Amino acid sequence: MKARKAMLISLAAVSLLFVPLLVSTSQHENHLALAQKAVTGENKPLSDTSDNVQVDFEVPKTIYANELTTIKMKITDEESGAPLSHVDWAIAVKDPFGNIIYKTTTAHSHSGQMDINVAFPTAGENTISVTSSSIGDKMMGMDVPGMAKTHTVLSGDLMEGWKTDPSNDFGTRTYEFPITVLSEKQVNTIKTSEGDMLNFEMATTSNQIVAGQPTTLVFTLTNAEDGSMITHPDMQLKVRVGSFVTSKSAPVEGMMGMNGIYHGHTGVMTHTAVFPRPGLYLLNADLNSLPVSNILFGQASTRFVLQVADSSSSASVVSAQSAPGPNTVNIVGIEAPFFAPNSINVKAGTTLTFDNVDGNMHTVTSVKSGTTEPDGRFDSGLMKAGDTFSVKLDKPGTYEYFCAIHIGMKGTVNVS
Ligand SMILES: [Cu+2]
Repeated sequence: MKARKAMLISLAAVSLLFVPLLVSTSQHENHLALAQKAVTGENKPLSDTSDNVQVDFEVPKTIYANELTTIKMKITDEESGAPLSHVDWAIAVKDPFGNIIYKTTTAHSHSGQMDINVAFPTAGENTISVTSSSIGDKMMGMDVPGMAKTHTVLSGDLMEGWKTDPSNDFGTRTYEFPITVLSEKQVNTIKTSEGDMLNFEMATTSNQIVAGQPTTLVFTLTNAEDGSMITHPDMQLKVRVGSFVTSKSAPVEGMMGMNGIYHGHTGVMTHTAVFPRPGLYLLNADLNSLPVSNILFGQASTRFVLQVADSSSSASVVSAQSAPGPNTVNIVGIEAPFFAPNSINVKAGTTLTFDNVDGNMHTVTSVKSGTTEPDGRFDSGLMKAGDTFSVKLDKPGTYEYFCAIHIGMKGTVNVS
């Protein structure tokens, strides 16, 4: 982010830079084509269902990069709408380049509801992958008490419901949800002709504006005093570099006579354009209020500088995931790969350590090949977050193991 900020040169310096450009030829007007599909950059509630298990996902409409964002999740029985009790969750967030930029340790919800707070570093389409896992009849070969199992809480009573509600051992499901993240916003505080103070915010739907690729600019006009939206503002927008000018052909929406060419009923206005070549663009916005606006602010003008990158220099974020030490297997949770590395080769006589780097309890229990039946060769017992378990493996062979709580978590040790 540092590099990007550094490129947003102060307005004064850029004004100087633009003078020679603006007086050059004017024969290439309107080279910024309007993209066919307008992108609003807004998120809607999402849900996904498999075999009657439903995960609902509630995200803020507008998410800006590097701002702490609360995401609410709910897991219910689709048919009845009843919440599911005692569900384990793991959450991984991938940036637009597919790098994992955030990963929760496994968490546990008692009432089928989870909140996470995450700051997305990169604008664009991020993906949140949610893995949920039920607690069934058996844990570590022992019967799970009724109140600790996953139930469909039809009774509406979490504490007493387990006696009457059906248990719901749905196994493990993974759901993927796309999340649109806008770039970090730039804010200009402007004084209007009526003396009102407004905040004019600009963000883009991708991490950076790339030449030749459609980009949506999202503008939000708010009252600087209390942050509330200015309704029904009009905007005349000009984006230009040298003689290239956009916005002349933007469509006029609705029937109402307008001062500008962009109209925001709620204070949000978008403009999708393809920037033809890399460089600095100057964005000039002339704002007007209408008689129906909640604040009759008169007129105001403001400018932003846009940095458009070359298509060949798109940056990508490299994820930093800690690698386990030698002869160590990290227990990473209910989402594949459950153990890292999931398959490990060691020499006979090696002491292998399992490190529970997850936030939930797990076990490392050896099983008969291809089954979930413990064979007694090793068993860690219950491992809390941060616990380690070591085992010396003298005999060559293949050792399969699983987690006796989350029976889908399987790994292999090859001893040679
Ligand atoms: Cu486990």
